[in-house]
Amino acid sequence: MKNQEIAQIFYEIAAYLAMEEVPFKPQAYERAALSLETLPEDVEKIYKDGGKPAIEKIPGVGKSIAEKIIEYLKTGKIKEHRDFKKKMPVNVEELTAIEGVGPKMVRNLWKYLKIKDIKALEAAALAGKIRKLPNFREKTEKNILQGIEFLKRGQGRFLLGDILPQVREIVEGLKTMKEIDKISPAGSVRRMKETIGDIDILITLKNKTNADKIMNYFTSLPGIVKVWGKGSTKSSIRIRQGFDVDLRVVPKESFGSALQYFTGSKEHNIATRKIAMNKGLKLNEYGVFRKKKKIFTQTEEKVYKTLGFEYIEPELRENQGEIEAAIQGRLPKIVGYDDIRGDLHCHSEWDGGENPIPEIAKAAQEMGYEYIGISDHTKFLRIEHGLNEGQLSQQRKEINKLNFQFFRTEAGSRCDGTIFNFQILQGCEANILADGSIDIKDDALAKLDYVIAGIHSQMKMPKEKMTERIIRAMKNPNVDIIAHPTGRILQKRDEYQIDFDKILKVAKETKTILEINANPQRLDLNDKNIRRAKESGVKIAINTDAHHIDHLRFMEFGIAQARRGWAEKRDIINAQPLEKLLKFFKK
Ligand code: DGT
Ligand code: CA
Ligand code: CA
Repeated sequence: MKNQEIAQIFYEIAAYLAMEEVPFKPQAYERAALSLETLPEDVEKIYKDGGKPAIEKIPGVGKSIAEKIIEYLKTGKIKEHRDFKKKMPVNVEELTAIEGVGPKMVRNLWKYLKIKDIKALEAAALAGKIRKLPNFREKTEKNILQGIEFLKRGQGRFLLGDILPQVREIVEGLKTMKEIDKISPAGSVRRMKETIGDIDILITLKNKTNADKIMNYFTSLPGIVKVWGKGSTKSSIRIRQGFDVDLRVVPKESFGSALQYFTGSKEHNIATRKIAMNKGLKLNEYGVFRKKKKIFTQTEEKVYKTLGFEYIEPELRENQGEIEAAIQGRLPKIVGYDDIRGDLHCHSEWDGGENPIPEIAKAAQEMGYEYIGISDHTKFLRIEHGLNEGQLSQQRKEINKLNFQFFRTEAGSRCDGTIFNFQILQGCEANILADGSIDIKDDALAKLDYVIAGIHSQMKMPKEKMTERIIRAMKNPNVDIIAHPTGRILQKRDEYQIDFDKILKVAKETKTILEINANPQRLDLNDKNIRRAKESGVKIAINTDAHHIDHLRFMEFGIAQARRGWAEKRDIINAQPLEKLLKFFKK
């Protein structure tokens, strides 16, 4: 599929256009890129089947962008992009990956210092050259160095959100091969860890077949830049985006043991093996052995059973007490991927999100949800078109109208005598200002179904002040949920300095819910904090923070994180039916 390649180029064109301060066009290219990225069908196939008109029907793709897509499909390049690159041969993607570095800064860095990439930028910053540029300050220079340091720490690892769709594509491709009997991803991908080092896939073969055809296919997948090795039991490749995939063929009778071994984590394996040894058993990727005798382990369930404990879900396998819990039969019944009944953090067209409310409601219904919460930004965030009190009350009218028009049912009754088969809720994502106050008046907040509050400014406060700031927000009786409570952006920005124990204590007292922001760049709360919240009796909401209906699918990543944090259905408020949810908001 060329979808990702074209999306990547469009992002770059958008950045170049932004550098030249061309209005509107950058956003148009970004929209098209986003749409291509999440498009399930292959653009090349769309073009083959339907020509230019079909390309123009892709959401976010207009006439001129369609021409660019076709140009790429036909020639393998886009001239506009090439021209930009010639004029300013900078690695935009690399540079803008640094927190705080945007297209305009990239242009100035090139203009004054001919900086092309991170290496040159780091050298210039270390030499104190950045602070001397017009409109740059010493602080900018310091932030740039911090940002680079952060990127380096995350290097060689990839976001699960970028990896998982690719793993699924590779697995689906392999599944079409008739020689394959069983197939499963293993490693950190199967444990749904938020960042991934490399991808591990296991297969078994049907009787009387060998792996030749499969390995030929695997080592010639589109987008491969390197074949590290090709053999009859293992092959390794590198995909263009820079990550490696290992494919292993394992014997049928030890599929369970192999899957258990290669799923890891390594720490979980080591601890498991110790327990096996204490029982006089030997455990490795080929099976479980008593003396020299092999016990057949076609499934993982059998492996764990042979060791004498309950099956442990992959997301729990980090040697964080799950083995002890399994032995004692007190593993949590972690929330399931189908348990979520609605998403409470979605941005609509009202604050510059992509979709009008009816489209969001329709998409949510198609996902099988019972409710959807619209929570647009509020007025302090001007760049996000934040809503003021008056606009919130206008929006309420639209939502009420939609609910009564489309979702009212005749049967039964609830409080005011109406019941809905689906309901749109009105929330907002208000801003916690520097002093902990909220940027919307209390009487306007009180009219909403619920209020999410989050920090979107001044993130580098000292620990005590930041903790007090969030606590004051939680003590506002109108605030129900704290959005992305620690503020981290994976591989870009650290958590803010906060005393999380204090926050948990006040959250419990004030019945404030903490969010797991399911956006794969955030996953905030992280697994460890989720577990602490659960153990403190603090409720959790899993929200996607969608700015486009395609983002609603991020829910899966939030659920995975909840599972890794041992959260159960009862800990998650949006795994509850609407009545219970509304009652919780009233408290
Ligand atoms: P990653 O790729 O860094 O995100 O993390 P994993 O967990 O996928 O690690 P990887 O790809 O190095 O290895 C896959 C699994 O194989 C790992 O989760 C557990 C198992 N494994 C690898 N090396 C060892 C080892 O030295 N000892 C044990 N017991 N297991 C290992
Ligand atoms: Ca791996
Ligand atoms: Ca590996």
